[in-house]
Amino acid sequence: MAMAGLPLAACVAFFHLCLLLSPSSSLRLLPVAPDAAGESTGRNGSRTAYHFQPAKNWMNDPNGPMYHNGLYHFFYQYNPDGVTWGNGNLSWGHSVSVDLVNWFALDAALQPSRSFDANGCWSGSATILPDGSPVMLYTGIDARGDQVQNVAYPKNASDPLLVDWVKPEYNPVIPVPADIKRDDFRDPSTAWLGADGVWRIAVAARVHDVGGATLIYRSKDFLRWERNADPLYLAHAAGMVECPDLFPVSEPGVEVGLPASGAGARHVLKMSVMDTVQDYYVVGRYDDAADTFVPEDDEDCRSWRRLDYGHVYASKSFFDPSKNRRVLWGWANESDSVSDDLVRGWSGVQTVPRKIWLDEDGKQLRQWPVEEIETLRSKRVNLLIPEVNAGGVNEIIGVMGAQADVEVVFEVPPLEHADVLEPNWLLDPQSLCGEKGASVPGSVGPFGLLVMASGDMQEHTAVFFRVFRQNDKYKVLMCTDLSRSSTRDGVYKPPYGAFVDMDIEAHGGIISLRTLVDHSVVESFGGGGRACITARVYPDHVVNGNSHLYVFNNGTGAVKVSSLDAWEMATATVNVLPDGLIAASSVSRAQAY
Ligand code: DQQ
Repeated sequence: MAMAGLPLAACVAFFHLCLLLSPSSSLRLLPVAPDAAGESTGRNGSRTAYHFQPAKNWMNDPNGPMYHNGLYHFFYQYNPDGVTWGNGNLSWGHSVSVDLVNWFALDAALQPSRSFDANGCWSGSATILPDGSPVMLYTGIDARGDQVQNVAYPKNASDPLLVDWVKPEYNPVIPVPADIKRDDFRDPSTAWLGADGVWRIAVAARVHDVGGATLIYRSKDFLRWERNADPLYLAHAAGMVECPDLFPVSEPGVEVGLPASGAGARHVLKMSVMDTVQDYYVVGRYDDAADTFVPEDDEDCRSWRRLDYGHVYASKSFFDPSKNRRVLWGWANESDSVSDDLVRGWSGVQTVPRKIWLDEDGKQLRQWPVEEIETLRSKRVNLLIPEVNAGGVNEIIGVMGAQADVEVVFEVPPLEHADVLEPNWLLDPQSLCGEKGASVPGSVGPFGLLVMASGDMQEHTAVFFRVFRQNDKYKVLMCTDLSRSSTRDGVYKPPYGAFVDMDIEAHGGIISLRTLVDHSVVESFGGGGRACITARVYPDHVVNGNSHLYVFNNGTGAVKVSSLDAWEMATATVNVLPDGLIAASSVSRAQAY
C-alpha cells in the first residue's frame, strides 16, 4: 500500500495508518460488539475523552512506561476477563503512542503463563539498557502463590511496537527472601546504574512486622541479584508499601529531568502506602556508593508530601529522553460501585501524563500536564472578568463543560483580612475542606471554579482556594469538594484538600488554578502544580444535559481575575477510535483486513 514508505513526519500525522501498515505490526481494527462494549465507547457517560483507559475491562497501576525507538509505550495492570481486579489473571495491557495523547492498543504484553507467574503478572518497571533495548522487571505470583521478581525481554527489540515479550526459563530472578512473607514482596522499580557499573533496583516489602521497606538489589546482568543488608528506607509507622520509585531530579527550579543514574543529584523517593492508599514522596540525598538515602524532611513517610491529594495511587514515572523530562502517571480508581463498573464495562483511568520537576524551594515537586495535552485544545474562550465580587458566580460560556481545560489566575484581596488559621488545621487539610466547603463564606476565599455543574446547580464540583493567616505568614488551602458532585447515592463524595506550599505574599497575591475536566475526571493543579488534586465524579445530569463551568467567589473581599482561558478539549484516540472501532492486535498480518 502506498503509505508503507511514509516518512516519520507523515507517520505522526497518520499514526494509526502507519501502525496498520508497519511490516512488524499486526494491528487491526475491530468493531466493538454491542454486548462487549455496551456504554464503554459512549461519550455521554463517565468514559473519559482524553485520559488513558483501555477499551474495556479493569485497569489499575501504570507499569513500565518508556520511550523506545520513537514510540511511547504504556503498560498497565489489566484484567482481560472482566471489570474487577481479577486476582489470578492480572496481565500487562499494552498501548503505544507517538505523542502521549493518542494511544493504540496492542495485545497484552505479559500474561500469566509460566510457573513463575501462573497466578498473575503484577506491577513492575522498564529499564533501557546501554544498547538501547528495554528489559522489564515485574512481580509474578507463582504457582505456589509466592511473590517473585521476574525479567522479560522483547523478542525482537527492533520491532517498534515491541509486541512479543519473552520470559526466560531462568525466572524468577529474585525469589521471595526467607525473612519476608510470601505476599509482601513486590513491584520492582526501574534499575539504575551505580558508579561501580552495577545495576540497582528497589523492591517493596514488609519486614517482619517492623514496617514497610524499600529493599535494594544489585546485579551486573539482570539475572543474578544480591540484596543489600539494609533497606534504602524503612517506614516503621507504615504497613506494606508498594510501587517504590527512586529517581534523580535536576537542580531546584530546573525543569529538565535526569536519566536514572544521576549520581550526585538530589533524588526523590516515592512510595505507595497500602494503609492509606496514598502516594507519598520526599526529596533527599541518595549515595550510590553506600546505597543510602537521607530524606531532607521528616522520617515518617506518612507525613511526606503527596503526589496527588485526591484519588490517585500506585503512580509511576519514567525519564523521556526525547524531551529531557520526567513524566508521571497515576491510577485514578472508580469511586462509585462495582455494579456501576459492570454496567459501564470498564473500571479505572490514569491521570494525564504529567511532567514533574523540583521546585525552586528544593523540597517539593511541581507537576504539569505534558505540553502535548494542549494539542487537544480546540475552541477557546478568553474571558475578561476583571473581578468576582463577594458571592459572585460568572459562567464560562462557549465550551463543552464536560470536556475542558481551564486555566485561571486569581489575584487575592488584601491578605491582612485573611481568617486566622488554627494550628491543628494544618494537620488535616482534607477535614478543613469538609468543614469549610465552597458555600462557607470566608474573608479571602473560597474562590475558584465550579465544574461539572448542572443547569440548576443541584450538581457541581467545587475546586477552590481559601487563604488563612498564621502569625505573619499566609497559608493557601486548596480543595476539591465533591459533596455536591452527584445526586446519585452510592458514590464516594469526599472533600479533598491540600495546603499549597507557596509564599502567596511574595507572589504578589497571585495564585493560579488549572483544571482538566474529562467527564468523570476533575484533575486540578494549584499554584503552578505545587498541589494536585484528582477526583472522580459521576454527575447524573451529563447523561441528558450539558455541564456548565463557572468561576466563583464566596469570600467577602473581591477577587481579581488576571486571566481566564478555557478550551474545549477534542476527543483523543485512546484505545477506542472515534468512529466506534477499537484497535487491537491480531496474530498475523494476514488478518489485518
Ligand atoms: N497493584 C499490583 C501490585 C501492586 C498493587 C497488583 C498496587 O503489584 O502492589 O495489581 O496497586
